[in-house]
Amino acid sequence: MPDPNRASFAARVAALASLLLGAAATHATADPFSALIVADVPGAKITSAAAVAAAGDLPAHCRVQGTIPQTIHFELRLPLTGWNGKFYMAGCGGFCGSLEADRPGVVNALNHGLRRGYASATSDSGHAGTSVTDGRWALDNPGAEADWGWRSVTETARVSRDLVRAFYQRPAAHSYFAGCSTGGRMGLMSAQRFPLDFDGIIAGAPALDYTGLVATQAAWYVQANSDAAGKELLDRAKVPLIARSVMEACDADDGRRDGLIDDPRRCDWQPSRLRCTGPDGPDCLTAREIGVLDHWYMPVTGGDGQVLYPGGAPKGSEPFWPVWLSGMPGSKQPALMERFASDFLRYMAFVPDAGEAFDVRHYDFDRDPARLATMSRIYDAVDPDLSEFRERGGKLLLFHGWADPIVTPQRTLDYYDTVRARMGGNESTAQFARLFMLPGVDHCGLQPGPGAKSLEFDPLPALEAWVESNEAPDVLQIRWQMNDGSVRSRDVKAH
Ligand SMILES: [Ca+2]
Ligand SMILES: [Ca+2]
Repeated sequence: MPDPNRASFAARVAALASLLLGAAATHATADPFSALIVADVPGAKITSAAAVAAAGDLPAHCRVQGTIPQTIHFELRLPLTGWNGKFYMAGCGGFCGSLEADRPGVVNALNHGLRRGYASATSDSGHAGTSVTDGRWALDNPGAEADWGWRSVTETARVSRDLVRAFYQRPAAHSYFAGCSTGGRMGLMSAQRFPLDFDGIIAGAPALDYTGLVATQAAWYVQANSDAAGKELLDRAKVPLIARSVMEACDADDGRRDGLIDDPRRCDWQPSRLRCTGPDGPDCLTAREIGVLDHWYMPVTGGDGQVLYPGGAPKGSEPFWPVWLSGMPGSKQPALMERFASDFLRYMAFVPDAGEAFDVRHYDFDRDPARLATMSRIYDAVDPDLSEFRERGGKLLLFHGWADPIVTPQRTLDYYDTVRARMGGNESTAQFARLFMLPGVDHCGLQPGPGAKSLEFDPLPALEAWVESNEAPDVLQIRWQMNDGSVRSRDVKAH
């Protein structure tokens, strides 16, 4: 039996679409959209719909906003001209918490799809926060934690696809998801648990082992840099000195002295090289500062020597530390790493919640990792079994910056190894899932790096060719616009 609600929803949206698509989009009035506002999308409520005129490189589109129970706010933009017949969904970063539909650039950006003619959606992941490091929403709120952890992407995709089908009178020919950081984790969650949702997934710098990263590694970073009174040990102003020393020592390891370290695991620079021979000064490191760096560059280990989180900060990531890891010189604000860890440990990591009295400096590496098990099942996208995603013809494009100091890259390499082992070996895995390790690239490429004013990296065209023409990507290009007007580029082969 056809669902009468669905039929009437589809009929109303279709009537609206014919009005809109038949008329000049820029002349559409608000009235036709009221049909969409009252339409009952199964399992969602449309709260607004409006025509938006073409502007810049964005086509005229119908902007639909709605909510999915309990409080997932989503936005879907339906091109009124030049729809490419496909659907695109963008992820979000950190703890998300706002509907960032006009985010610029290509990272977690809805308009990156719209610009290419996609019907494009994103969501706030199910809660409102004052910033991407605000975790207070998660206090005693397991429903919102499930939405952020795994539910918001599949629900937003489902509702969006219903709207797309009704609006254009045909389903999207292909569906894509693209996200970085938490958005990368969302992409892997989709491939692992909801493998039918997307034909192609971009998972950048995926925070896939979220509990290991934001509880255990982050607490390790913070505690290594704190004295008994909680005061920072590393002089923030010395980070550029460390960055220069590492680059001088290891830049040429890959055969090119170009400011990029191709594989930081081969860099043997040790913090003790900068040890002060006399009193402390701006050009050397004290014994305590060397101790901080020794901990930051190593894997997190428990009292029995067991590795609790792999990798550590990659050599070459130092230019990006002030924002993420060490804090900005001259500021008393903690770095983002500590702000993420504080709210995660207070409101998101444990059942029951630890609450606001919990200090990241009290995280116990022997006892607390085991207490993450419950929320690990909600947040962590670590399952290497991608059989269903492969069988439905899905393609997964992973990338990670080799100079990412916050979502450190080793965990992604380890995950990809487990996928290769589970999915029949390297060659078999490369048929549907490829990883690109990007030299010199910060977390999601958000900071372009020393001497550069911008960085361009867009794997979407390569993923489209893979999904739609079965042309697997062997090489992806990164381009930097340098401050001196020159262009630096790197072709990166699949790992
Ligand atoms: Ca909670
Ligand atoms: Ca180099």
